[in-house]
Amino acid sequence: MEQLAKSRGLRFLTNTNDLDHWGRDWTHYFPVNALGVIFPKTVADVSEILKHCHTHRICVVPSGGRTGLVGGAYATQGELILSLSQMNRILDWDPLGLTVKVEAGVIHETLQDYLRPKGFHWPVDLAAKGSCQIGGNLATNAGGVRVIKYGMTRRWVQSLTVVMANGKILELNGDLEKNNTGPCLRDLVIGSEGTLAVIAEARLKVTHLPRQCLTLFAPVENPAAALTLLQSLRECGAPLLAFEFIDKASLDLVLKHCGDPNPFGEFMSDAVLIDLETTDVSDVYAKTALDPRTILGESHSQVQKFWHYREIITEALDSMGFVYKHDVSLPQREIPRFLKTVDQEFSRRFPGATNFVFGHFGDGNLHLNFGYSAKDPDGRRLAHCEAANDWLFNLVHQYRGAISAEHGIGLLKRAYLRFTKSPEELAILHALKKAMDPHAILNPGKGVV
Ligand code: 2HG
Ligand code: ZN
Repeated sequence: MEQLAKSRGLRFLTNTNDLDHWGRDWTHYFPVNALGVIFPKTVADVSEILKHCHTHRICVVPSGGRTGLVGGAYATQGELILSLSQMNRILDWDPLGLTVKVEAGVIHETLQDYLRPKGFHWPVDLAAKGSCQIGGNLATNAGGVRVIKYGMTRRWVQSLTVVMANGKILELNGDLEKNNTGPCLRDLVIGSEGTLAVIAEARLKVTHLPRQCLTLFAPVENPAAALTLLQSLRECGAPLLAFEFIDKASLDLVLKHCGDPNPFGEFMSDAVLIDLETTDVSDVYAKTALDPRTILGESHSQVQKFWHYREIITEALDSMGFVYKHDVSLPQREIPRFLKTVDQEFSRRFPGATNFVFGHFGDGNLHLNFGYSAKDPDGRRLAHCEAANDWLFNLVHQYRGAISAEHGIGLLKRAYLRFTKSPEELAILHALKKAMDPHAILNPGKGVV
């Protein structure tokens, strides 16, 4: 590998500190074991590297901004880390077709900064936008806070340039909006967590920035009240851009983390953060049961502050002793009953822990974080949380939910796929993996395949 890197003028790192840095994502739970990190600069470099790895059976972890929360970007079995971070150019802007072509390593926020002055955005909005990369967003089919309005990432991709495990370069979809020539390989690669092919470039669809936006920060009594509010917003035709739930424990945690007073005064409760594409909320106030303590964001800085509270929850949780993360999806009407059932058993199963519940109620996605104030030096808490997964995922299954809504499977959820995918579905996916990566060199042990 060193020779290949040298011959193509590529950076190649093997020092332990570098491997420890590049070999992990935000999941924290796994030990790193990597062969090296290589930084291709072109699609042809990616192709040559994979050709070499395919021939010599070297396993590869395709790597983006490493902000994932399920260990999808971890190197744990001596793999080569293929960092796309130096492929970070915006290649083409098409104002007629409303698309932008990028290399996989472009940082999410850099793309938005490029599009904003033109009046457009790629309407995927993630808390990790400052560091996550487009290739990783696509490989995980990321979700985020605007799925309620725009849908998942997959919807906003026109075409991909991917490199297969054997080094072959494929152009998937050829920049067409309409292409009905059979099943779409592009859509299969999106969300496959680097297990089927490496995404090297993408042409993304963009849309106009919302013409206006008002933000409401509203206390709610409980999750059921949050959903009643959501229904009444939908019934009165409110143009929702985001509807985020933050429970009392999470709100309390972020306020302490930021050193800020409670915006609702003495009253600490669950809350929802709502973005509406409008300049007039009189109808919303007249037709929904908004709590009188609801705050209408008046200045840019106030709105930013409210969104900061929402977006910094992960970081605030990270500064606790130990936290175990869940990212589940449920039919929205089942959320209150599901959470009640979890609550009934939580303190018995997890003495000393708090269940921090927040997330994208607007699309049925909840983040449950089981947090302990003490650290987990011997891995006992991790083992305990893992042992409780069957209980939680059985409930998810019972309520016809999914064990991963937007974070993917990675290393963390792989043992629990059966709770969401049938054996028949898994068998088809395994056959596809075999066809696309016969020596199983791409991101081994991750994802569904
Ligand atoms: C979010 O919605 C992310 O902020 C992270 O998906 C969720 O930390 C989490 O559990
Ligand atoms: Zn989320």
